[in-house]
Amino acid sequence: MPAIEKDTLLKIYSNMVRLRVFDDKVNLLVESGIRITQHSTRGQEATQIAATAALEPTDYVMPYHRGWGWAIGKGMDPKILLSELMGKGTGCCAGKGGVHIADWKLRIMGRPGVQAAHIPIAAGVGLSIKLRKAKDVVLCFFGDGASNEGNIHEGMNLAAVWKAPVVFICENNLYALFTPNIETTSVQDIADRAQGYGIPRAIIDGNDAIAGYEAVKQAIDRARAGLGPTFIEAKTYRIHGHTAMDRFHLGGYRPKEEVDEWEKKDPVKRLREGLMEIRMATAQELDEIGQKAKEEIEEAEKFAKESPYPTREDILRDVYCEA
Ligand SMILES: Cc1ncc(C[n+]2csc(CCOP(=O)(O)OP(=O)(O)O)c2C)c(N)n1
Ligand SMILES: [Mg+2]
Repeated sequence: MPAIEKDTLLKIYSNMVRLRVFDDKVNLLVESGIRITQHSTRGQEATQIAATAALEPTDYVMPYHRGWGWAIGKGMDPKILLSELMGKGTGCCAGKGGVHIADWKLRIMGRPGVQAAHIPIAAGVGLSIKLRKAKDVVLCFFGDGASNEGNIHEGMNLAAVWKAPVVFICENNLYALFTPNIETTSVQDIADRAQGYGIPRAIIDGNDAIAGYEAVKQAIDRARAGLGPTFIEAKTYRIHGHTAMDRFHLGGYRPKEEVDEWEKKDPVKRLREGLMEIRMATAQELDEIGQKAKEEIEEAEKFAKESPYPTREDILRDVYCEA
């Protein structure tokens, strides 16, 4: 029996399902000819959703390109998220960010386009929290490919030196674009590198939402107590391709058997079965969550499609911020 409140577990399950139906909808929209750059979260719902469930609303998220679990988990309305992805004026960046989601109100610091460029920024957010003597933390997400970039070294070193309240979460899905990480990464466990910065590390099953929540919560508590950063490596797998352009690409850079094996470890199904097994929810209750998520995404699609594009005047709005 996990030491997590029932409400939290059900919220995690619900957000994982909402994320799955969001992803499915984006697939359909892309197939219908709507231009959205989709880095599908399918197969990676557990870590992003469980990690953000352990945050307070005032905490920060430094996201990355893989999926949108960090946005939905942090409380972004799918209407607003989908509108932004479709470049509509009702999106969180008034349609000017597109896939580069940011939302200051939700403290989502902006999804970067350059791999690992956000790692030193996360350290900076952590430093700012410390200087302001606030009690917030920042979750910083990135992939296994990004973990080989130079920015990682600088960002993690500074975060450790400053004892910044940052939790680094590396979602190791075994591939960066079409390259398996065994060809590019010098260690089997990326988390081992944290030792070189004096940062404690944890390795988790990235398809196990409960384990993800517990590990991230512990790291958050540590950061909030002023003890500095933690590095968490979540071992996982992306079921779909890198983007919609390589929707599956089976038999190309990865064997079908490998994908099939990982599909059996589906994190959504796993949590569903786990919740029923510990009698935390009935099949009917969980089906209702699924039904609600479907209704929500239909409304989001209608809202986004009916929303106007930004106007010419909007282009120069929000370019500078008040000092
Ligand atoms: C500095 C830099 N190099 C290359 C790219 C192109 N690129 C975008 S995503 C990606 C793969 C990233 O792999 P990983 O970090 O493992 O994340 P995943 O896509 O597997 O979730 C690459 C190479 C980029 N955006 N920035
Ligand atoms: Mg990867």
